[in-house]
Amino acid sequence: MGQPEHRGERRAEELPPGQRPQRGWPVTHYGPVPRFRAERWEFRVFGATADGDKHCWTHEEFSALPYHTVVADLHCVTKFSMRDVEWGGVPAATILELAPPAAEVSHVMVWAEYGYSANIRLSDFAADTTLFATHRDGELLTAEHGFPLRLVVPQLYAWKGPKWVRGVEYMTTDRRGFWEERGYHNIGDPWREQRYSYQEEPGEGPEP
Ligand SMILES: Nc1nc2c(c(=O)[nH]1)N[C@H]1C(S)=C(S)[C@@H](COP(=O)(O)O)O[C@H]1N2
Ligand SMILES: [Mo]
Repeated sequence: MGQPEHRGERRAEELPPGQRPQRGWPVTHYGPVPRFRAERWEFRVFGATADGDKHCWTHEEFSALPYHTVVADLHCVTKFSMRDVEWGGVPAATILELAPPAAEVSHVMVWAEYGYSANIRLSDFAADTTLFATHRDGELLTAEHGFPLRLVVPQLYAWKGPKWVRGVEYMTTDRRGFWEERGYHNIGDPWREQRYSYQEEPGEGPEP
């Protein structure tokens, strides 16, 4: 562990269907960039935890968690992909160990500043390439790219990775997040080109 390595759904030099490579690092998000104040920041895990309690980390505590790197491609649903991005931070698996979910948890809602949210299946959240990133290429994230913390889920479209993330809600039933309520696919697998909610097959979305 700790070594950069290529993992996840990489298929040689291929990109997912409909994606084209992007140079540089554009900034893509809805709404303003939040200002970070360390003394007001905390990372919260809540909802259906195994012990029924809420788990909170201050910025200092979160920064002391074990640091790992993941090299992965980022796929924006607007059809650009960035290849071989090196992210550094805390694996989602570490959070699942430190704040275990109840046995019935099937999905998580990842919450960010200003109420942005993304729902993710527990299996995607628990994948060993899912990372709460603090760094890119060994440098702290900049404000517009999500400082102090963003989620990276390489096997899903990038809207499933909130920038400025503040917490995780463990859920025993599925519920749509911010973009999923606005016409984007509930699961968002780029290899299956799951872009829009009208493409959802029975069972891929929450019960109505
Ligand atoms: N909080 C928040 N996170 C977000 C978004 C957003 O609108 N708000 N947009 C997502 C989308 S659609 C993409 S493509 C990536 C872009 O990350 P970047 O600006 O660092 O390239 O952030 C994701 N995370
Ligand atoms: Mo995106």
